[in-house]
Amino acid sequence: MTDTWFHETLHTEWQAGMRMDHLIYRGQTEFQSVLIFDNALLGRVLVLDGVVQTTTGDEFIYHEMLAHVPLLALENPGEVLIIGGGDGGCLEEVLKHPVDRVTMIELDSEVVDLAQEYLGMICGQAFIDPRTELRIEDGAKFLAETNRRFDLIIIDSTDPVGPGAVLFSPEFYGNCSRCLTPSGILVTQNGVPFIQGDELEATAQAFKDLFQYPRFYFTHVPTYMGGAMALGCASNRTDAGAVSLADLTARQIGRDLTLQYYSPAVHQAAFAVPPYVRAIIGLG
Ligand code: AG3
Repeated sequence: MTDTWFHETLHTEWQAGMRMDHLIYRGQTEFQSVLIFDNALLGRVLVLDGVVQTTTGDEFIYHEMLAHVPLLALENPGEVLIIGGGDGGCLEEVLKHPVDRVTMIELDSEVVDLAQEYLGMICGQAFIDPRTELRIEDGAKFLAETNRRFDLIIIDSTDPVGPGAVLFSPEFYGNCSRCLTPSGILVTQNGVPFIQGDELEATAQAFKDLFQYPRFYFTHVPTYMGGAMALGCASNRTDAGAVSLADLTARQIGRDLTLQYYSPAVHQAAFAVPPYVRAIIGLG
């Protein structure tokens, strides 16, 4: 019997391969191709347009860091906006906090349907939580037009190729800034800087122009090949990297959060920037 392998096509010089032990779904939506398969080591894998988005094995690392770092940096987050994140993993983490409402704007309804059908171990009951407001539309357009304000905006996007590319433009970040409450935080995923340094550099430039605290933090997601992944964390009043261990710990206990990757110490350490990345970001 010959093994069937999936090869990620994100980078031209270096590819990740995963054995496809069991094909769950393969298809094409209006916006992108979707592949879902099982791998004995990684669990269930979601691939969009040839790029690994999440796996049941390591999704907790990415989704916990995306959600809990900004949420625990805020004293009382009420209104949260997620752009993208159709698999529901980020949504599920956000809903662990006592937030009033989570608005999620996803372009591709089919990804949400497929997540509910095949990725229940990632999204749980998140899509039917009464605090969830799911809207199927273009996130960039929504932010350009809305008058609503959010304590936290999370951009859980694909890489800046294909339908997600607009979610990395300075205009888009400007609209995010406009739609934040005064102490609100914008969180973004900015790729793996060892390979995708240009991406991080462009976002850092936009953040510096728009925000008082243009911060970045880092985490290691095994299936996002190539080293640490950069997450942006921009705000005008909240320096998410400077919240005390005592405050983070008290909030985590107060909100009754038992987590697998996040801890207050991991939170603080995640804001340490290696010099080669500091050079990319261009922050002193
Ligand atoms: N969104 C981020 C995928 C980034 C993959 N990029 C990479 N390997 N450089 C994932 C969506 C999960 N909710």
